[in-house]
Amino acid sequence: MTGKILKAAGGSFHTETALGVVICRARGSLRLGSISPCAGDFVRLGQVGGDTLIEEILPRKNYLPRPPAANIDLLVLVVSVCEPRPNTVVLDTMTVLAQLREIPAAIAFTKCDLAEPEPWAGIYRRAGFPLYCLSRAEPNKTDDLTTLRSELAGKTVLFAGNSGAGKSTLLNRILPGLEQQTAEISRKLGRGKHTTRQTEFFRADDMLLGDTPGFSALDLTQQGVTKRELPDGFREFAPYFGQCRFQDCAHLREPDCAVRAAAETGEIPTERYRNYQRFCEELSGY
Ligand SMILES: Nc1nc2c(ncn2[C@@H]2O[C@H](COP(=O)(O)OP(=O)(O)OP(=O)(O)O)[C@@H](O)[C@H]2O)c(=O)[nH]1
Ligand SMILES: [Mg+2]
Ligand SMILES: [Zn+2]
Repeated sequence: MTGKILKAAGGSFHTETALGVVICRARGSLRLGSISPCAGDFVRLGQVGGDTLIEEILPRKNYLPRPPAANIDLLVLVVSVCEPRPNTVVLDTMTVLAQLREIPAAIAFTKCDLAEPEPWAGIYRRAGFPLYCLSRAEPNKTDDLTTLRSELAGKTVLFAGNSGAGKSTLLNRILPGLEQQTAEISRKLGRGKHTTRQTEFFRADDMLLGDTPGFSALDLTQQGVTKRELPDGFREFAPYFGQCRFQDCAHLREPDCAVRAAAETGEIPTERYRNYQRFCEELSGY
């Protein structure tokens, strides 16, 4: 029997199978192996002495280490336009990682009833991301919920973002009746309270939608990203590759660099190019 893991909780895996959701543990050898099962994994189950055990993790299409999830068709990066305000370094770290790991990413700006989504929406629209501006409190204001919902059909979708960004609120809007717990952000700290504690996929028809705990930013170095592959992490750089004077151009200070020139004219959003420079400095080696 095969199944798909909806939730991993303290060594127990809630696994969706043809017979419904079963809660099982992983075979000892799997727990010791280099990859352990996570939400989104397709697994093969077996019976051992009356217990159902995960025997094997089937090959992954892709994998995101934090929040741990596999086989993602769409990663929705949830960013609030205020409370807390967007941090493009954190956001771009995630977009780079998604791009390099071949996880299609979209951006959902929440709390557009409280503040304008600009300039951020403009930056990421120009960079080529599918973008959704959402207003929970005043549905008559900019609200792309219907468009977003229509993009989710048939997909395994993971919603990720800072604590307090509004991931659970958004899932509750998409799936009425879900009632994931949400919480006001802490006024004192200006950030969320880590209300959601676990990644969990919820099924609605042919969709699986995953709520996740608020992330702490991933570190590109720790994730094994190299300077050499970094330009590939910025989707809007691609049209300019091959137009630089040097074939091995790092798109930093080289003469006749087409990427830098495009950032200077604004064809490539300057803010994204600045984060590229910043990440380059942080990554060692070439
Ligand atoms: N005004 C307004 N408030 C929102 C919107 N979306 C979410 N909120 C509020 O933001 C706060 C945090 O929302 P949550 O959904 O709990 O945030 P989360 O991303 O799930 O946070 P964690 O589970 O801690 O990672 C709650 O008070 C929500 O009511 C929005 O579009 N407009
Ligand atoms: Mg939450
Ligand atoms: Zn260049």
